[in-house]
Amino acid sequence: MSQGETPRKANGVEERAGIHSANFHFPEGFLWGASTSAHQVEGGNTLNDWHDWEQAGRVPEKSGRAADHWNRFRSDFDLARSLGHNAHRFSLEWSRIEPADGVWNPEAIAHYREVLEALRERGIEPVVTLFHYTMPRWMAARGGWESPDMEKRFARYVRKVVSELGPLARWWITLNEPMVQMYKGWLLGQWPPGRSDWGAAVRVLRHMMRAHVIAYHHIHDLRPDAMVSIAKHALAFSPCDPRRWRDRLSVRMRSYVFNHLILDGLHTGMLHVPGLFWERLPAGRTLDFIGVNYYTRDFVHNTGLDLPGWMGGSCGFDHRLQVGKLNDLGWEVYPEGLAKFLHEYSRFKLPIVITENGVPAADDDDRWTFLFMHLWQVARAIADGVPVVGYLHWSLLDNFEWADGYRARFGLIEVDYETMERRIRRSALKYADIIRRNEL
Ligand code: IFM
Repeated sequence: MSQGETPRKANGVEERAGIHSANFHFPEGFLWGASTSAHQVEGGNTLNDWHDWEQAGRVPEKSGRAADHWNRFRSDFDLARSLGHNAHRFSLEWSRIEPADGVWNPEAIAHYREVLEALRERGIEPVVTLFHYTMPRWMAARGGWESPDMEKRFARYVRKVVSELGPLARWWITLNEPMVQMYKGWLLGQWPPGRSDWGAAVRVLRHMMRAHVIAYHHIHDLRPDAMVSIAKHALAFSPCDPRRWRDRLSVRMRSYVFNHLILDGLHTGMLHVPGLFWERLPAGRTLDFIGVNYYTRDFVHNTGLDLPGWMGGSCGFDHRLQVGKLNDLGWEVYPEGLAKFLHEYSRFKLPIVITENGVPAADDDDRWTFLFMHLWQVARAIADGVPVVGYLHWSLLDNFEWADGYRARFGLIEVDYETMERRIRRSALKYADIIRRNEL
């Protein structure tokens, strides 16, 4: 913190605005930890649509054993604990819990109970994701998110899981990054079900939002003090050519649709896709906190005067305006974007948890720089009064990065995929030091 600044109160903690050096104190009880998802780390997930997609050769690598976390979760949580983590986000694999329509697998439920107990025994607060991209094969065959049945089926699964596991978890994420899933699965066709159909995409989004709302009420019914949200992927946008008004307008439209439409809808109980439709969702406000996944920025240009054209296209990361270094997957490192979203989402007047933020980096120094720069932005936002209550780094372990396979190394902990040995990275130790001091 620089000298001569005036201390002030934010979140009940004395802090200073404009951070320039050390000693920013995070609020007491701040949730510190990391995130994973079932299909990316567990291994042996063979009952979902992603498995089938991999077997059909639609992506270069198969998830296979992943990080074998299904068998090693206890020792992985020991490592997390040794790094000072007091929170951990993971997802339940629906296809293991309900391998066929209406058929429950008690062993899978017992497994996830053990996972939750293992976290609790180590003093780690669980944040449970109910749906992280993967669809049970039987539901995918019925149309998955395109099917009007999906709401009912998802609600039944949620009710079952929360009645079994609810006492062990207070923090729940219904859906991970619905907009990303819709975009990659139903517009770009890069992920299952590999479609490219605007009408279907809009239906999918509608079903996802309705499914969240219904799930929200089931969770609260079974666990009234639950904290429920979605994990919203926030992607910063800038115009390819800032002098071109059409590019600027496309940035505004894309940003509204990608970053705000879902949260606004769930906050107000209204689903509004400008020019397409307007609908009252089943019931009121259904967010108890805002879950934010943040990674990067994209440059956008207008590509036509129809709806897809106004939504714009990406002009890539070689643009002259790009300010940050590119990571191993070619995404720009742009920490300012995180602060921007934290400020924008503070309009909901709800606690904010950063449910993912991380970098694919074979060079661990790049991970540390990324982590520090993003935590700096979090600290600045808190100092400005934004109610951020947690930061969960993506990811605890190296894992299966969907269509990018295993080359993207996101882990605080390195995984040797031959031997399944774990090695704590130096960035994880430095992060542990911040956690221990609760200060930057
Ligand atoms: O690995 C993914 C995760 O499944 C969802 N959020 C983004 C991460 C990095 O791409």
